[in-house]
Amino acid sequence: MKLYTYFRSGAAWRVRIGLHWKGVDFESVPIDLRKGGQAAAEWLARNPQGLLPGLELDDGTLLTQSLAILEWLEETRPEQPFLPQEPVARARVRAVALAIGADMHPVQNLGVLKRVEALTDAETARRWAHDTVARGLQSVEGLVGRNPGPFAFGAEPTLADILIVPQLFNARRFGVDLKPFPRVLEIEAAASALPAFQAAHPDAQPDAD
Ligand SMILES: N[C@@H](CCC(=O)N[C@@H](CS)C(=O)NCC(=O)O)C(=O)O
Repeated sequence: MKLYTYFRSGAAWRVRIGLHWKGVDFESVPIDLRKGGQAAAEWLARNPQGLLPGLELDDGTLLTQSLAILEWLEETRPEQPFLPQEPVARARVRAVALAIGADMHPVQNLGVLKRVEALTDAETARRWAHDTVARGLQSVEGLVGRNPGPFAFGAEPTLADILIVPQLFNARRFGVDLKPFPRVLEIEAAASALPAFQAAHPDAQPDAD
């Protein structure tokens, strides 16, 4: 299996955590977002969305969209689950994952920030990213706040934690104060002790600076 990835891509980071969590062997194929590799004709021919990540299966099939890839992983490798069995519990975990993956991250990704900057200026783009992430984390803190820790839904990590950890990296890049989000910070501390999360961290990637 090959993962088309970039070390600082939050969406690729989610998939790296999932692959390591499930113990799947994969080769990392870096695409440099800073050099516009996502918009190169060769990559667009594979993924017309021009986004990372992409997971190429051994038969050449390319899967895209991090949440679709993670759901595929869960369906094909049910051992070490990252979704609970009970339907309401599954829906609640997915709600946190979507609060980040559908509502927060898409409006602060590289392409959107470049567009905001082109229409306004760099400082407005920075404030847009900062405010979007700060507001989004406030709601995530509320969604997981009453659950037992140390992870978002108790003693074991779930899909929710897989999305929360990379989003915090972006939050720090945008200068968001994380002190108001103690549950989210507790989750990050617990996750960073796990080998799967350590192996997926940007600093551990072959294309890291
Ligand atoms: N919803 C997509 C988001 C993918 C995405 O935004 N990827 C970013 C990197 S984290 C990207 O490729 N950005 C390039 C760009 O915006 O031009 C997913 O979850 O896979």
